[in-house]
Amino acid sequence: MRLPVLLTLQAVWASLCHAMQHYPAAWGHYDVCKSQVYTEEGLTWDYMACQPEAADMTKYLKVTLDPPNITCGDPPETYCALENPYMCNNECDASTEELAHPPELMFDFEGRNPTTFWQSTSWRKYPKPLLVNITLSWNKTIELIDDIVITFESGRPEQMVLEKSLDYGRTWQPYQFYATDCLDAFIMEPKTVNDLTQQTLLDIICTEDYSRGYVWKYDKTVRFEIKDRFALFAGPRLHNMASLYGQLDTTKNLRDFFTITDLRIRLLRPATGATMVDENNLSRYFYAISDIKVQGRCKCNLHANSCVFDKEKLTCECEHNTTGPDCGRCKKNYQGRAWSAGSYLPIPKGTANICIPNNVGPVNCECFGHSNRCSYIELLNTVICVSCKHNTRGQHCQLCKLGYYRNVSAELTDENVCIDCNCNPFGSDSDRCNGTGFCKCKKGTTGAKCHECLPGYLWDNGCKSRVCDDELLRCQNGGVCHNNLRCQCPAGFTGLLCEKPRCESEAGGCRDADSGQAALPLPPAPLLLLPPLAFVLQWGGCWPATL
Ligand SMILES: *[C@@H]1O[C@H](CO)[C@@H](O)[C@H](O)[C@H]1NC(C)=O
Ligand SMILES: *[C@@H]1O[C@H](CO)[C@@H](O)[C@H](O)[C@H]1NC(C)=O
Ligand SMILES: *[C@@H]1O[C@H](CO)[C@@H](O)[C@H](O)[C@H]1NC(C)=O
Ligand SMILES: *[C@@H]1O[C@H](CO)[C@@H](O)[C@H](O)[C@H]1NC(C)=O
Ligand SMILES: *[C@@H]1O[C@H](CO)[C@@H](O)[C@H](O)[C@H]1NC(C)=O
Ligand SMILES: *[C@@H]1O[C@H](CO)[C@@H](O)[C@H](O)[C@H]1NC(C)=O
Ligand SMILES: *[C@@H]1O[C@H](CO)[C@@H](O)[C@H](O)[C@H]1NC(C)=O
Ligand SMILES: [Ca+2]
Repeated sequence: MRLPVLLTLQAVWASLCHAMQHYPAAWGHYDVCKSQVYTEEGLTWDYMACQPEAADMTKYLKVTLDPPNITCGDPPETYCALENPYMCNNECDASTEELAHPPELMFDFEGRNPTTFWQSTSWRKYPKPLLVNITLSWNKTIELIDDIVITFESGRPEQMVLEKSLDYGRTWQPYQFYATDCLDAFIMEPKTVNDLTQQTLLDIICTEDYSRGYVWKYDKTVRFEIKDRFALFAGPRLHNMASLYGQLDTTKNLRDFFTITDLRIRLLRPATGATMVDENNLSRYFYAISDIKVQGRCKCNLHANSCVFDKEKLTCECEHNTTGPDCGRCKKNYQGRAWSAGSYLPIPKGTANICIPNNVGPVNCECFGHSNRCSYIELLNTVICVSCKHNTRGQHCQLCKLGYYRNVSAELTDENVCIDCNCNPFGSDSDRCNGTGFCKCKKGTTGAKCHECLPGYLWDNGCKSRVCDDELLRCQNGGVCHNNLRCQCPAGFTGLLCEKPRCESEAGGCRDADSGQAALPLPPAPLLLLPPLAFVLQWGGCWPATL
């Protein structure tokens, strides 16, 4: 019987948190994604990103080789010694444990002597390429947190591609190309991780750093550099992880870049150590891998702090009333609002985005029947009504929308509890009214809805004071008072009371002005200066005399 392996370890906080900021030494009670700490202010909760501990992910993978029979030893064969390519009496025999090199030996405990390794058949079919795909599958999304390191016991391949999948092996994208000659092998400029910047972090590069030479003992590793990429945001010794986490929270592409469900190592050409392949002794050429390191953690969308391996499967132990292998959904009955991932930055800078109950019908919502949708506001720890109907508003739809007032004799649950203010658009200052439906009137206007005029004012799309009359405000120069609002001026005069002669100086200027032509020497002024001019032209004034 296999016991579930719990990936939660308290010890991790120390190392994890150390990277982010200084924490008090004394630890108190521990809870989900938070722990009680003693500070100067006493006992307080200290929040941390809700994610499982990082672990050696090679313990939880399934390895597949393509072609399936590419492992050496069936039938048994001899190959040249790893240390000395001229000693060709080593044996690979799948049926003898000591002489077998099965794929599992890429993931066993390393550090003993001699090393244990997987080995391919040798390049017997040269010049047909010796192609091998090694696929590592987790059947679970995981987030990488450290370099992928592949240790070759043969020479490092002269050409290989590291690929990744985010959809359980349905589609694949290259992660990095490796070659002794990038241009020749992949038509790519050779680059190194040091050439990358924050802007080009997601670029896929070809590197020659891990392919050069046919060195047996040293430089046996091929890397995919995760930490150097982290450092572009978190600084040289990853001292500013908060900056990286901030980026991860806001940039999906960046998150996805470090997320995988599968990895594939495509071996395209073995080490030859020379430009020429010795066709007479092809048992010198093969692939041998002693170790593959993949450090990461289950991706639980920041909704779990542990991940269990049970029945050959990794599963997040979801909190926050989320569910699914990656905590990617809200639990049934907890869909009060759309699911969303938590944040790498802990509370209070980030937010847990917990799922809230959805049995928040009219009763729980407390919206007086004007809405059956609520939203939980984490920051305020309160539920508010969404989309209040019937012209209501407010946390519980208990207020009237602006432009409406409360019918005090109606129940708060009445559909007609809010009455349109109905303010006259010309007579009132705004469309709002006070609690008894009185609008705020413009000068000269009166009535609850501002639709009537005070004495001395006349209604003309609102109440206008008298402009002219036949007593004190006479129209001049023969003008005729029209409805007390407007003097009808004879040709040649203008102004409110026809007091201004049209065109005191040049009659020609007037004609031009009338025709709307700017025949006058206009200053090359910016457009902003033109409205006064337009005003003058419109009102038949004389440019420039009226200015
Ligand atoms: C692997 O199997 C295929 C077909 O089953 C065969 O053609 C090929 O020769 C085999 N390769 C090795 C190395 O045994
Ligand atoms: C491979 O080279 C070694 C050493 O030079 C030699 O002993 C061996 O016979 C060669 N094998 C073949 C198949 O030519
Ligand atoms: C390896 O994977 C590639 C695609 O990623 C595929 O084209 C190829 O057929 C696979 N098998 C071998 C042996 O290369
Ligand atoms: C992957 O996991 C799912 C459950 O999440 C399971 O149904 C499926 O059989 C698994 N696939 C493999 C290949 O293990
Ligand atoms: C999830 O729902 C249960 C049951 O209502 C509740 O007790 C628990 O506090 C919720 N968890 C969170 C993190 O809100
Ligand atoms: C206010 O509500 C009462 C009771 O529903 C109703 O009789 C009355 O007509 C309403 N008043 C207005 C102005 O709508
Ligand atoms: C609304 O305004 C009217 C007129 O100014 C006033 O008589 C009335 O008392 C006001 N009502 C409220 C609730 O303020
Ligand atoms: Ca090994």
